[in-house]
Amino acid sequence: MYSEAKERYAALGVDTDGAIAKLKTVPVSLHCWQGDDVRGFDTDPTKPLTGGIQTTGNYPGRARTPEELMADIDLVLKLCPGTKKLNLHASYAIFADGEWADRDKLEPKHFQPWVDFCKARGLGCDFNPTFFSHPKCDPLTLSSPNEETRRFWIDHGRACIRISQYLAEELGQPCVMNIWTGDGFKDIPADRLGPRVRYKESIDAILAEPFDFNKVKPCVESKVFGIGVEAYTVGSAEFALSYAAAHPGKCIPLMDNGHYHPTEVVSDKIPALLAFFPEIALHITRPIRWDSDHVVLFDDETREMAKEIVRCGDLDGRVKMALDYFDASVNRIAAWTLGFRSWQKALLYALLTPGDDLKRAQDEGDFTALLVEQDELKTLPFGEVWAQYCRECGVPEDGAWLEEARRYEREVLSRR
Ligand code: RNT
Ligand code: ZN
Repeated sequence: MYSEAKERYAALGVDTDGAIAKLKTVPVSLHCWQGDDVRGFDTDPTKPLTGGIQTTGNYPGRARTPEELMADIDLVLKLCPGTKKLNLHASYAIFADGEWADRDKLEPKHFQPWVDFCKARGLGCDFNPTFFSHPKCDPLTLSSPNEETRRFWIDHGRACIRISQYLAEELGQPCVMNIWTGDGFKDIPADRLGPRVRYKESIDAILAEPFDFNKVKPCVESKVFGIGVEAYTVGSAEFALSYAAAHPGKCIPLMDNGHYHPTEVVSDKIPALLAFFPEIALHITRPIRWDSDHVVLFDDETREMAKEIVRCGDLDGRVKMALDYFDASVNRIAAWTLGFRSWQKALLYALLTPGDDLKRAQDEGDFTALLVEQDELKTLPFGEVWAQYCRECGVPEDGAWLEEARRYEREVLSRR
């Protein structure tokens, strides 16, 4: 079946073996927070998630300890093809018995068990300071008018730079360190500039911590609104993009495709940013009406984002790809796996698009061919190439992995 599919694609000038070989080398960051509904280990797990984000659902089996989370991640890694990085939040610090450190005092040693975990599995690691779900959110963090609050969160950011550099050095791969805060207001503010100026100065103070830009890639992630911060977010799109543009060699922009107005598409924004920034970062999610962080699917916009990255020739590291969704209403391992596999599918699908031919049609003004050919690509035997990719990566094909997730649910998750 694969050789037939290969021939069909070859007739269009597409090399399926080459696409498979390429995809195997492209790192995608797997977020740790799908396993425990973004709770982490450093604060009271009964306290709600704050910062305008929400996990909904109460499916049994949430990971409650580092050991449980690591075991769950291990299964996801086994069920997903491709090169993975791990993506951690600062709130996933692991403390030795009886020890605890607040976020401004976190140290690399609190992430050593994660380094050991990554080393044993050949993974790189990305990192995120955690500016939410903490008593020091007043509720603002880096943009707070309160000097003490701001100091605490700046110190947290600086600690995270040191931890990111440690992760990069230990694992021999750059660490993308993403700054996102839920700072904002529920209702119409009287001062929109003040918080943004304070946010800017706070990020400046964080990035004043020494780091090697070849190892640590700080990003600022924007957002249009969140639950409880409907009227105004400090880190709006213009803010985050301008910050990154004003700090080349220090900061890169990060777009989360759940963070825009519903008719805006990140697929269109990717090439706009690539025209100016040497590197950009993405959070890949699936918004439904709002930033609902639904599990990523192999849907039109997901494919379109992947196509833009591939078309721009930027699978070689210019675009840092990370997943960001959290669904607590279904089996979390299945949610995690489906999302990662969907993004892999989207990338493979994009690699199987005869991009040069289509570009030529566009440049020659043959919009009829462009329209017809782009649509007819959808019925090519993509599934066979995907199955071959899974086989070569030694992971289950579609239809074969859910049972493994269910067995784990019966044997492990249901006993939690
Ligand atoms: C929230 C942002 C942010 C978080 C993670 C947990 O809207 O997308 O990236 O989802 O940091
Ligand atoms: Zn995000």
